[in-house]
Amino acid sequence: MMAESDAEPVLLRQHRSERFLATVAPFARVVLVSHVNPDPDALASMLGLRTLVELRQPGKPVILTVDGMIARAENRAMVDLVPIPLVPIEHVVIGPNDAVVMVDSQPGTGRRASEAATPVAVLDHHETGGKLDGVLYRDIRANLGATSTMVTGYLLEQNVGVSPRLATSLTYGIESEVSGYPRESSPLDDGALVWLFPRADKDLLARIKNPKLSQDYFATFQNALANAFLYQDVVVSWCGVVPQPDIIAELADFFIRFDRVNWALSIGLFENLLKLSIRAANLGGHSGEVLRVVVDGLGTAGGHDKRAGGAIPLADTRPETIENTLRIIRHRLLARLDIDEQRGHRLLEASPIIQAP
Ligand SMILES: [Mn+2]
Repeated sequence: MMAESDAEPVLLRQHRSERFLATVAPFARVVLVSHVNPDPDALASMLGLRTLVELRQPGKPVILTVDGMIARAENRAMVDLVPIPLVPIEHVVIGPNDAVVMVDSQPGTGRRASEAATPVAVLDHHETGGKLDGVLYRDIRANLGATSTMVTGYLLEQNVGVSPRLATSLTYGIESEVSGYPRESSPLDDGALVWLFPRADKDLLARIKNPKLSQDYFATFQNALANAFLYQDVVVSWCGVVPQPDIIAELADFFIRFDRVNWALSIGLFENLLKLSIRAANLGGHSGEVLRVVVDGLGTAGGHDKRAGGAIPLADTRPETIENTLRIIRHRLLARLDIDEQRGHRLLEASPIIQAP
């Protein structure tokens, strides 16, 4: 038992989950928000927090919101099959009785369409920080692979049983974040996976991971391969107009596996946004900071050590506007990585149709 004279403040002795619940307790409703085009980690985190609040503060409505779209086929499968009820953020009127809780993102990082309401609580694991003034409860742990790991910890602390569907969501939320090599994860992520996996619906998990893909998915890969340029150990690929914004990240994941590169940058146009995704092959790349330098004054960026994303809003989408912006991006990236821009060449030659023998 702790002595009365113990100098540690009472608040620090409490579980994080207790402080989180105390933060939202005075409010009539909880509105969960995340970054634009939420990923499995964001979706699972919202689902887990809803379960936690519903159990510990019964009768309190909890709304899960979507900013932007559910873009990637795996994410759509997750939302449809779990299922995850989402309300478009623009349909939610946020008032003084609402506790806005932000997961997997931080305020003022340009990762949201609108930031009208300051969240009372923020749970995030991104390396690039945001504006946290006025945020009452902060759980920011950049050493963790996933926000879902934090939420799993809260559920464990509160002794909340998880349904197979919630366990599946949290498993995929963590797995989808820590699947690259070298892994950006911690023992806490692995511990959460060990606890969640026996509780997950493995068939549901397999269905989420293997969705059918539409023709434009393959067409975008063809564009990206045909418009990929190699500058020493950097591959820069221009994907053109993309059917959904998350495919840029998939392409960056694809190109970073090339055995001659240490950096991959993919760029595509979605609506009036140039979307960028960068990958570093090795730890210590500080991708988020590199991409922030690249888009400085043009747009926003942020992320992790090996992976980051960004967006540049364009005034118009005329070819010369796009070409100018691409030139600036390429120039800044190569300057930042100390690479001679003149030494670039096409990754692949144009491929003719191969005649049958
Ligand atoms: Mn995340």
